[in-house]
Amino acid sequence: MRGPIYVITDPDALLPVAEQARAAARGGAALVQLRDKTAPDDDLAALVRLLSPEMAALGARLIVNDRVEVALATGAHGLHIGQGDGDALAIRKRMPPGMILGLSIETVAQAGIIPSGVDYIGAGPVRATPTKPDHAPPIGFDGLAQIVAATALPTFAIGGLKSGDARAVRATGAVGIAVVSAVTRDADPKAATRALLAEWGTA
Ligand code: TZP
Ligand code: MG
Repeated sequence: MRGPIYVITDPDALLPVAEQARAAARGGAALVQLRDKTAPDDDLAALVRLLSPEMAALGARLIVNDRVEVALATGAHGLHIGQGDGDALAIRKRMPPGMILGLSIETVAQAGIIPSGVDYIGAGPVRATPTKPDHAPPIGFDGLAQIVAATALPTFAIGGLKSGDARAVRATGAVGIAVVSAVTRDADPKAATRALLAEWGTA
């Protein structure tokens, strides 16, 4: 899985979601996730159809959060699911070859029983974050390192991460860093993405 920067959009942030996605991809994000808990499926599907070719042209992949049917119907580059979003193996069987499947992992125990067919994991939250009010207990960088050690899958760290964290994340063996607010709440999301990428390169 290509890292290191994975940007997740936020419908409540400053710019429209499409602009967040474009800024992230132009700033060098390898993965851009559309995450919207309330948008109707049709609206999300329209956004995926609009953005997928744009993301591909910019060298990024567009991942849909949660909505299995939207991701499958639109031919999105990938789908990201959480622990409560269904049977990963059954979902994988419905996906075309080459489509990316990501899974959220919140504990070391979960890391030990990842279904086959998952391409990468998002591990966290590393820190508590207001972006996901119902998040699991924070795992810290030690917990992140334990999860990385428990799975051979590429691991993106998530949760409360921002500039200044690249070194600590890299030290765990994670392949990258996934952020919402550090990019989408920045006045210049493209520059914020670029800065995270540059920091990773020198960490
Ligand atoms: N999953 C675990 S923490 C989180 C998600 C989607 C939110 C991360 O947001 P932020 O703003 O980067 O802390
Ligand atoms: Mg989910």
